[in-house]
Amino acid sequence: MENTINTSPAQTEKKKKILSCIQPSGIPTLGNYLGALKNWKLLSDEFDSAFAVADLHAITVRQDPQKLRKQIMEVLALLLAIGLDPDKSIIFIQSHVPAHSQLAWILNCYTQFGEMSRMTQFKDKSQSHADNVNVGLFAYPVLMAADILLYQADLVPVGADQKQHLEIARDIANRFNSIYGNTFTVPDPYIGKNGARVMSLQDPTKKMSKSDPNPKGFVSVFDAPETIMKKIKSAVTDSEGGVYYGEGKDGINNLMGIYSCCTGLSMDEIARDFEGKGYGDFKAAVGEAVVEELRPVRERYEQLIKDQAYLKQVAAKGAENASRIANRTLNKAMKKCGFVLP
Ligand code: AQP
Repeated sequence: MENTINTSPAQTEKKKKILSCIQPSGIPTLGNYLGALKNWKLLSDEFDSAFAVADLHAITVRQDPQKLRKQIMEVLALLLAIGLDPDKSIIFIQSHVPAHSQLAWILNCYTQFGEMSRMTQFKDKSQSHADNVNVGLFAYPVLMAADILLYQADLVPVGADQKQHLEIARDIANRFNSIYGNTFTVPDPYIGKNGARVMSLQDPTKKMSKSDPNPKGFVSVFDAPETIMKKIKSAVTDSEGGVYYGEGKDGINNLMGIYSCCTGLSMDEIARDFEGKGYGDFKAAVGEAVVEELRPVRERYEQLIKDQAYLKQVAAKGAENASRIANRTLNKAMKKCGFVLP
């Protein structure tokens, strides 16, 4: 089937607005999928939605330019592969809308050094990238605030790991509004019930991340079924042996969470189904559930990534529609600050 695109604007006026972004900093993981992407498709049916490939965020850690270019298009294709419809949602590449960088600069001047210093992701990333603790890494949440506030988003679907950044976006919006009068919608987080935090398969006390240097720690959404089975089978668990949710069982808790997201079963139902069975049986079931969960996404992705002309068309239409909304908010904020608009 040939990919086609409708060229009329995607948004209607009345529904609540949501915006969410994903960084093209690697191949997205099962964590990104269960914690965020899977919800996005459902939310796009209900809300006026915008989804961005957050390429400006990705350069807060050093990227290989050739790889980054490829990953940006891969993540764009993934957004379509999960079922997002460019005729219904605005799907765009962040750097194609300059208003993001412009508003981020303005918001930097309304954000305190102290509040940014408390961000746990900055603390974590400055440890794991100790040779490149750049100002962009520090100011990342301000750019994220600009992303959200430009679209006057009511809700932001995020994994639990991003909750702190969303709180900063709310604080910045409230601060700006209290100085200049109502300018930005103050956004609420939308955190899905399941899959809010998928942990590394090799260190289940750390979240699963696409930039983890150890590929055994994450399942990528494009991994082949055999690779998925192998990674889940080698997931770190404990020596105790029972499949139930409990303290000190981070590895099993994580696998149960993943299995629950893929099958819809509750923790109690999973524990009952695997009573008397060993971790080997459980891991095989989790692996199969993950393979089936990701299969349609991977198959659709494989078709889409071949159609670069279509992907570019989607990005161009997305940038045009996103810019229209973003520029309106940017101009409003600039006027309030006292800038002379061109
Ligand atoms: N492990 C996770 N569990 C649940 N949700 C997750 N998300 C990320 N990791 C998990 C959610 O995925 C969305 C997109 O994330 P992102 O790519 O914008 O940024 P991130 O949180 O920094 O993701 P990664 O995979 O950890 O990337 P790197 O390794 O580059 O830092 C977000 O909604 C996020 O909450």
